[in-house]
Amino acid sequence: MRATSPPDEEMAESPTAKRKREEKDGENGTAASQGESAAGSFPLAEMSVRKVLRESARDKTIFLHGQVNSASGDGTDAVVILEKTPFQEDSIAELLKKHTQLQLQMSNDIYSTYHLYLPPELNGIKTTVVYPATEKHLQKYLRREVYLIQETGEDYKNITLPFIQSQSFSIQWVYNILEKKAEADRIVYENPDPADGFVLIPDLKWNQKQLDDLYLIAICHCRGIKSLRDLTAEHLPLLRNISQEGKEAIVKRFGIAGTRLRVYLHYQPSYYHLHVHFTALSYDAPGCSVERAHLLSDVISNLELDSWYYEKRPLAFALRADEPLLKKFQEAGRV
Ligand code: DD3
Repeated sequence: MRATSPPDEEMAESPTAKRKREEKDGENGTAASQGESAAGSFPLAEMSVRKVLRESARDKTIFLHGQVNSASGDGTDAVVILEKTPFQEDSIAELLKKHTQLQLQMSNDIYSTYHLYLPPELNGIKTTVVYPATEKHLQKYLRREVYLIQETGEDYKNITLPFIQSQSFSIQWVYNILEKKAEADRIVYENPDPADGFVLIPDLKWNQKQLDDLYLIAICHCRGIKSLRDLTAEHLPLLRNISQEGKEAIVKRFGIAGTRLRVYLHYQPSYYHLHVHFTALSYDAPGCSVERAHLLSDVISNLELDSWYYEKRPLAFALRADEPLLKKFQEAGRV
């Protein structure tokens, strides 16, 4: 019995069953899940690597700045993220049976190491493409020193809010999800209420092939709630819906109980449309550190105690050395 088995096989489809079904169904990725962009046909072979933005031996990831030469000759920037994926417990038997070669590297007493070669279908690499990428995307993935900021309520009004408003962050992809123009076939759950409803969908960081790194996001239907700072007691029904219905939907689809989930908001978020992260508690998800993650249950409790809690409270967060917001805090003499 797999530890990750859903409690009710009739209601829940395991990631393996899903993968097998998708293999049978043929191409994964319908027009709906690709939206209107041409990302489905990214010319990886024609891309030249300009720079390695970041890499991690521990995470088995590499972030590349690439350039694709257009017909006119000027290169278009791309960010390509390559990541070796976690093992799928239930494909291990297949992996052992179907390996093409077991090449001995060293042997000593009862100890030996090998390089195991696998057929392509068992050897995939998760690939995330941002194309065309802007300078902001390139900067986002460059490894830089980070600094902790203590943002008071006043700082938010005087520094952070004007900065957010001056930026033209495109969140078209968020609206595409809410309007079913992209990823519609990936929606796990929806509460369609315009004020208190949301869409629950696997985050792009999760390939859904194993539950170990489960990662979903709840995106609220209501537009204009930028972040934690905007939340008041008025939003409690929305937040309670996200907490309760989100957990229910995840146990139903993936068999992971609410007590095995970390449900939280980011401050600062990477996009200013309210969303909540659902990650497996056993997974050390990127962005779940104390200087960024605020548990949804704490957020709800704090708003129950004081409707203006997040307007007033100093909030700490880290900023990369190159981020324009850090410069704004420096100019204001706040760091
Ligand atoms: C993003 C934060 C944003 C680069 C990258 C990711 N989940 C998304 C588009 C579609 C998505 C997400 C921005 C962008 Cl790699 C720049 O994330 C997304 N779809 N987090 C889902 N399901």
